[in-house]
Amino acid sequence: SVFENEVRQLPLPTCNAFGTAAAPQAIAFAASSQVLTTKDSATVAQHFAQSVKASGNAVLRVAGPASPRVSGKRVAALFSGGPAAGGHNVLCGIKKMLGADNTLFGVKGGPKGLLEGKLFEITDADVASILNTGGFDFLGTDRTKIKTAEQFEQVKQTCIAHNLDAIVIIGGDDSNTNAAILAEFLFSGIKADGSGVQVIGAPKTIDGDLQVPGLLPISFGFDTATRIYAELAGNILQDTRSSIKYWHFIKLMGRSASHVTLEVALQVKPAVTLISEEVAEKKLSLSAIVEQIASAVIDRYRSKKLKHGVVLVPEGLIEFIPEMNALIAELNDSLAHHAEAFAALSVDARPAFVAAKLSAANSALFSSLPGYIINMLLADRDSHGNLQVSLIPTEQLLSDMVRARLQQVAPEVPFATHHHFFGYEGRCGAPTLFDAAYTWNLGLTVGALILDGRTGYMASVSGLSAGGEPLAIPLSGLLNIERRHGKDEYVIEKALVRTNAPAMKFFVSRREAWAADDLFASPGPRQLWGPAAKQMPMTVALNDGADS
Ligand code: FBP
Repeated sequence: SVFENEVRQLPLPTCNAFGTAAAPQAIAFAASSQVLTTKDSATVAQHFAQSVKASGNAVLRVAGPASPRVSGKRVAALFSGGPAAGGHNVLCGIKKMLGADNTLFGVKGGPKGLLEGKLFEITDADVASILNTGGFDFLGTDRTKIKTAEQFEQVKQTCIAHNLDAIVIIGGDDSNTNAAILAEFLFSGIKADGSGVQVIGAPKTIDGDLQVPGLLPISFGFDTATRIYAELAGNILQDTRSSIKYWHFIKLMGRSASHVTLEVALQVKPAVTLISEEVAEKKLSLSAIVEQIASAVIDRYRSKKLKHGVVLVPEGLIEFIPEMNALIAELNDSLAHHAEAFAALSVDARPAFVAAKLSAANSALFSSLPGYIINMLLADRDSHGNLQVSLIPTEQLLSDMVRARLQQVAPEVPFATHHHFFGYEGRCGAPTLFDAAYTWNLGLTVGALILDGRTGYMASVSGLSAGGEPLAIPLSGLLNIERRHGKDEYVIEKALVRTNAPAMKFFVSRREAWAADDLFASPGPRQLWGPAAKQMPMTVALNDGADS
């Protein structure tokens, strides 16, 4: 189409370190004095001994142009987890950096494809056809977690069969944790000469929860997704003011952290926005949240006769409400311990079975929830052990509870509602200029790290407002120990919204005014040309200066 042709010709700014966009040059990296630690670094150092010994958990920064040119490397790249706009450009950047004297393979179908050895060579023609396009469809993706000894052996066999020198995992926090584990496993003794296979990660997820202050401003896909959601929410806000009769409850994707919701709120300025991290910090109960929304509904009606508004609800809210969090934690342990007995029961018998296993307080809360929430709390966890929060209709739960509360305290206030979940519609749109350029540079950085012989790092580009600086974050320096599936596992902790960060403070200073009147913005569709195209995510713009 005309759009696709135009999009392929988007100018992609390239970090100065790489030289020109047409002929980016390889760069050499050097360990900086910045060493990363977590509360579990001592244990990590024992279990990731080779990686930690090699990297010292120091951040790598650009040392200068690489010389001599490295050739003959065979590199396989895969997508892992949910799609995010810009993934194809990561591949394009890697291919460009590797050039014709190295080989890039695509792995079909995510980590599972790696186990099954589903590799094919990515050509220049492929790159020309996927540049600046959304989606992960070129390779496909999945959520297989590589964890058993048999799976590690399968990866090893794929490396040997295809004579690989490096694997690139383009994924979120869980996938980059897997990259850290693989990097250690493949560190040495894989090939006939005793050498290993490099593993490099690239930070993907629309959730925006893969961030490292000062080092990784945001994961790719966040900007595109939030602009799509902001366009849709803006359209709804415009409708509320036109039809003046509905309250819309909009749940926004983002499994755990509320970055997506905060960004959309800053872009559209709705009447009510819930931020999960604030709910947890203030230890708000479900009924306190309902009270907060009900008050806004009542105040808008009583002071300005407004019968409409928009409430933004982060997807992960339910896990941040302290009493729900305690319930979910006990449920996770209980479901893990009684998995067989639970699976043998009919769906109807499961709630009573589970309620009987819970503590008195959790059992009472569990039994008080509507059936549509209980069913989702009991649904299968994903392969990383996460509750599938995108399936839980929190927006419906809140509006049902607000209605009940209004009937008690302000029955005269009109309250007609609609519910939405904006999630999947934001993950695969054509990347914004920000995501297109960011991922292109991430791809160049990944390629340069591989040519520089590095392993166990996640590529990043920081200093975005100053043209971008490629760097590498040691994955072992990000690892923590967390309880999952009822046992301790290594994880890269999700970066949550910091309630004292500049973006959050900006939001807090304005939200009361947004609640009191219609002060919304409707930003419209994302722009690929013109001044609006150059706007980076507002949360990144507000926070990044403070972080770097
Ligand atoms: P990733 O962290 O893998 O990028 O996934 C993000 C996400 O879009 C979450 O926001 C959402 O909870 C989840 O994927 C939905 O997963 P699925 O595609 O398996 O339904």
